Amino acid sequence: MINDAPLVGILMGSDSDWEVMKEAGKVLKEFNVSFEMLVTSAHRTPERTHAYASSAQSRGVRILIVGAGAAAHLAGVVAATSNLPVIGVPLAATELQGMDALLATVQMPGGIPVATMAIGKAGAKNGALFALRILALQDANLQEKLVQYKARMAEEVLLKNERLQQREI
Ligand code: RP5
Repeated sequence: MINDAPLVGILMGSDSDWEVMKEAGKVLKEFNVSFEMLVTSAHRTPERTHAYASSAQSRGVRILIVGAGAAAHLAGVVAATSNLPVIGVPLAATELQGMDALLATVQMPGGIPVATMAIGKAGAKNGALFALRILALQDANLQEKLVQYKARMAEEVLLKNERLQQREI
């Protein structure tokens, strides 16, 4: 899924990560921000990962959202290769339920930052929203959309509360 001049790159280590990482794509689509999604692995296709990460910025990509499970080195390798901001999403792919990926993604050595989100779908969603907040620093229209997004969330909480009041114990 490669769009023209996408602003955001969403990377994942395997197609088994798609169900979670598509949450990031859904948010970007909702905000009408262009993105591309691809499978590339730090371990299984290191050359492909390097080629993508080293050329993304010159193609116009501004932010990378990178999801991986297990011994999740993808976000770190991409952050080491590219100078773009990298948002890491740890995924639950093993018996350790994502704790392995969380530690591998968040515990970067000083000098190579990866902005690490929560494990799983919430992380993928927040990864996209974090990317939008960065892009919105130079895009007033996007900023306004983010303000409206928050307002809708607040309205939903009030609706949930109203529904809760109707429940019988
Ligand atoms: C990681 O290994 C991927 O990001 C995925 O979460 C995990 C398992 O990959 P598959 O064996 O399903 O391809 O590199």
